[in-house]
Amino acid sequence: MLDSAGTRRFVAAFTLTASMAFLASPARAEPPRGKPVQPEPAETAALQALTKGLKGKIIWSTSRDGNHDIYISNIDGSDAKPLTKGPKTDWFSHFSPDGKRVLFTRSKLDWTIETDANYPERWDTWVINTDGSDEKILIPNSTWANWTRDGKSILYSRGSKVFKCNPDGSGETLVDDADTQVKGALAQHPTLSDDGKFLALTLRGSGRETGILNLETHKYFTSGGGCQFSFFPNSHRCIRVNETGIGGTSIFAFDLKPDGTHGKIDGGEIDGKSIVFMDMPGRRSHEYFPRLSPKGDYLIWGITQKGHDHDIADYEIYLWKIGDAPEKAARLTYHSGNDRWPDIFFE
Ligand SMILES: [Ca+2]
Ligand SMILES: [Ca+2]
Repeated sequence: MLDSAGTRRFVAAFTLTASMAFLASPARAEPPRGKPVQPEPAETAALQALTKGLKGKIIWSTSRDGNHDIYISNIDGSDAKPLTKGPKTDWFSHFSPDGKRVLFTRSKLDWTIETDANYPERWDTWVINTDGSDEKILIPNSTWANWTRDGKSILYSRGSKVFKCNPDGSGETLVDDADTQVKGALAQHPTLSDDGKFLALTLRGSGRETGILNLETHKYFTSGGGCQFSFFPNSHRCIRVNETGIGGTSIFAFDLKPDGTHGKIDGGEIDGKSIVFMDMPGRRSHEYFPRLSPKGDYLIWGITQKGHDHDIADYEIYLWKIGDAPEKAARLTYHSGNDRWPDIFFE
């Protein structure tokens, strides 16, 4: 039993701890450190078959050092090491088109959950060279930042608004306010097509849907549910996650009409033709974080066997040569910590 002074100390300590915990994380467990796991022989064979001769790097966000840092490795997952370090939450990393720099999102406080991406004041966009040098803040109070494919601009969100700026952070201009499309909506994961005509959006807040804004006509076309909407290099084909399929999710791919709209999606089909692009057979099939390679010939993404939380569940990173049988996709990470939001660069 505590005496009254002890009780006061306990209450004071508890109150301080609780208030710090509230600041750092609204009632969520911290991400798991996890531990390395051994590949199955079949996984090693698939990995070697797929990645033999491929030269380049992958990056992703992992919790394996007790917090989320950006890791970099060879394409086959070898020589994995931290590119960023520290107590903040680093995630959503992307290579510049020349492969020399990495853009990423960093929390202002320590461990911060991914759903807090709806609060831009809790994050900044940073940049670092792939050799680990010259790490610096680039865009304060921003989330979901990524390069446009030509590397001449960076696209990012602040709540409902989508902005564009120069690669050095200067010249900020408003691209869209998602509140115009759906009142009270927040703009997540904005992506610009290579021709600059279409903006793909995942809406959250009061709107929970994906859609494409035609920036020439200013017409908005909803694509239904799902999330993480982006384009193939040709601007007229896109992918997004859908909340259907084995393990509760799959990745759709479908063509766009010249005005940025598409046919009606009906049970994983458009006009009777399947648009299911990736839905891994077997127990590990909860797909998220799809990212196309710069030429649109490979898909890199994350999958869990169980669990959904983007920043806690045991996602592993996979790579697939588009057009191969899904079974030929290879697992690149072997670690029970959280591994999310990968990107790939080919030399
Ligand atoms: Ca699936
Ligand atoms: Ca993992």
